Amino acid sequence: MKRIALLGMPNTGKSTLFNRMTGGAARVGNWPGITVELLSGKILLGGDMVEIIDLPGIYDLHGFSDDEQVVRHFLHDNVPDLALVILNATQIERQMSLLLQLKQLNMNVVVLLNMSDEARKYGITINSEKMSEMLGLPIYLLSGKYGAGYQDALQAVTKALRYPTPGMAEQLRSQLEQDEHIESEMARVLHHAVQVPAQMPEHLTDKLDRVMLHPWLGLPVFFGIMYLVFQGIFLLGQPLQGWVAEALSWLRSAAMEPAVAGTPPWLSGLLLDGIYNGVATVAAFVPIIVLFFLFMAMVEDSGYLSRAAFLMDALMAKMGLDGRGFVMLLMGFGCNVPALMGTRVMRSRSLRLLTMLVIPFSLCSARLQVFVFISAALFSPQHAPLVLFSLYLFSFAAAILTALLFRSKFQSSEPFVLELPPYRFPTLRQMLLRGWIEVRHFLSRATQFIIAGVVLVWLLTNLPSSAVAGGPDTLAGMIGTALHPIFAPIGINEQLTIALIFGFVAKEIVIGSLAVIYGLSGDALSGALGMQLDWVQAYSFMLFTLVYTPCLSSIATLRTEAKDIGYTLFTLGWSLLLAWSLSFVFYQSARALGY
Ligand SMILES: Nc1nc2c(ncn2[C@@H]2O[C@H](COP(=O)(O)OP(=O)(O)OP(=O)(O)O)[C@@H](O)[C@H]2O)c(=O)[nH]1
Ligand SMILES: [Mg+2]
Repeated sequence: MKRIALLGMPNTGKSTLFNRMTGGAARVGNWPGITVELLSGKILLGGDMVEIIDLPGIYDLHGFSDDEQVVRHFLHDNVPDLALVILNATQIERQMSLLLQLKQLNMNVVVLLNMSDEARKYGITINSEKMSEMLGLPIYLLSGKYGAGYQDALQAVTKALRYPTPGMAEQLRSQLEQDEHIESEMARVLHHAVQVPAQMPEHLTDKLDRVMLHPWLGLPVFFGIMYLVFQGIFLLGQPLQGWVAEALSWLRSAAMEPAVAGTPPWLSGLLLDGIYNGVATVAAFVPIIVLFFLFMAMVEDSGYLSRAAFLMDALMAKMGLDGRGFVMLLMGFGCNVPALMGTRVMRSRSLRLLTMLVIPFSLCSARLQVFVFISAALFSPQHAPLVLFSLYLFSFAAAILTALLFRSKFQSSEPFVLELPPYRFPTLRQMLLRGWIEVRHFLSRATQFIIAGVVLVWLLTNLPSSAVAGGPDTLAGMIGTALHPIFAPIGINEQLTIALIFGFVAKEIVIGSLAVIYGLSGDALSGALGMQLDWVQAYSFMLFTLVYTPCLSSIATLRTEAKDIGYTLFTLGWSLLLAWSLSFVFYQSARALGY
C-alpha cells in the first residue's frame, strides 16, 4: 500500500487536514505540539487504498526532542511514497527552511500552503503557480479547516502518487554547501511569488490580547473565565446528569426488574444492584463529559493556551517549570494521559520529569465526575460550584507545592520560545468531532474498567454468602476494617475506603462502586451519602481523590514516557503521601474548629 506522510512545522494544520482526508479523529488544537505520536488512516485515492500518516510537527529535521525523534525514526524506517508538506501560508518565509531540508531527503513532495483563509484576511497574496514553476514542485493553496482548495490539492496528490514529481531528481543535492544556493533561490521565489503588506492591519487578535495579556488584568481574567466555566458545568451538567439517572432508574423498574424476575436472587442482585446500578450511575455522566469537552475544545482551539503559557511563564519559572508546564496542567483537566505525553515537546529530560511529576495533580474529567456528584449530594446549590472551584485551586496548589519541593532535583535551563498564534474560532464540525472522540474514549474506558470494576465490588460486598450484604463481615467490610487505622484519621469510612481502592484503577469507577456498595443509584445514592456523611468528611474524601494517583493508565503512561520504574514508583508514593497529609490537615483542623 502506498503511504503519504503529513510533514510540517507544529500548528500548521496537519491533523486538521488528516481528519478531513480520512474522516479520522486526530486531536486538533491551536497550540504547537498537540500531536506527539503517529496516527494513520486509510483512504481510497484514484482507485487505490492509500495510507495517510499524521505526524508530530517539527521545526527542523535535526531536532532532538522526543516528538521530533518520532518523526525522524518514522522517516528513517519507512520512506513514504509521498511527503505532503504543510506550510502555514501566513508564515511562508519562516517555514521555508523545513521545506528546504525535506527537499534534500530525495522524497516525492507536494507542498500545501495551508490557512489560505487567514493569508487572505491578512492581505498576503501568494502566486502559487509562479512559486511552483520556480521551485519545480507542485504547490497548492488551501484551507484545510474550511475546505477551500481541497479538491484541487487532492487531485494533485493523486497525480503525484502515480507519477513521481518530474524534476525532483536533479534538484536533490545532498550536500550542505548547496544550501546557500537553494536559500538564495528561495529568497528569489518569495520575492516574486509572495506579497506581504508592509503593515498588517490590526486584527481581533491584537485587540483581544490587549486584555488577555494585560500585565495585571490577565490573571484575574483567566481565573474569572475558569470560575464561570465551572459554574456553567455545574449548573448545566448536574441537572442533565440527574435526568439521565432518573431515566435509567425508570428503565430499571420498567424493564430490567421484570426481565430478571424469575432468576435466583444472587443473579438478579448481581445483574441489577451490581452491573446495572454501577453502569447506569457511570453512564449518567455522559452529558457532563460532553459538555466539559465542548468547553475544552473551545479553549484548546481558540489559541488561549499560548496566552496562558505567556501569563504564567515567569511564575512557573520560579518553580523550575515553564509556561508549557502550565499548559500541560490545563490540558490535564481533560485527561492526564495526553498531557503527560504532551511533555515530549520538551528537550530537557529533567524539565520533562518535573513536569510529569506535577501533571497527575491536574483535576481530570474523571475526577470531575466524582466531585460533581459528591458536592451536589452534600452542599447547597449555591455552595457546590464554589466547592468545585476550590478543588481546582487545590489542584494547582498541589502541583505548585510539588514543583517547589522537588525542583532542585530536576534542574534544567531549556530556553522556551513562545509562539502566540492568532485566535481561531473552532468550527461546529471540530467541536462535534471532539465531543465524539471523548465520548468514545469514555465508553471504551467504561467497557474496559467499569463493568469489571463494579462486578468485583459487588462480589466483595456480597461474599461470603453467609454475611449480610454490604455489612462488616463481607470481604469489602474486612478490607475496610483492616484499613480503618489509615483512613479514620482523615474521616473516610469503610465504604468510601473501598471506593478509593477501586478509584486507583480509574476514577470513573468511584461513584459506580459507591452505587454498588450502597445498593442505590442516582438520587437515592446522593440521599444516602448526604445522611451518612457531613461536609467535612465529604470534602476530605474529595481532597484525597483529587491528589492520589489518577488511574492505572496514567501510571502506565508515566512509566513508558519516563522509562524509569524508580521514578514512577516515586510519583506514586509521593501522591499517596501528599493526599493523605492534605486530607489529614484539612480534616483535623476542621474538626478542631468545631465543624
Ligand atoms: N484559519 C485556519 N485555521 C486552521 C486551518 N487548518 C487548521 N487550522 C487551525 O490551526 C490550529 C492547528 O491545527 P492542527 O491540525 O492541530 O495542527 P497540527 O499541524 O496538527 O499541529 P501539531 O500537531 O501541534 O503539529 C487549529 O486551531 C486548527 O483549527 C485552516 O486552513 N485555516
Ligand atoms: Mg497535529
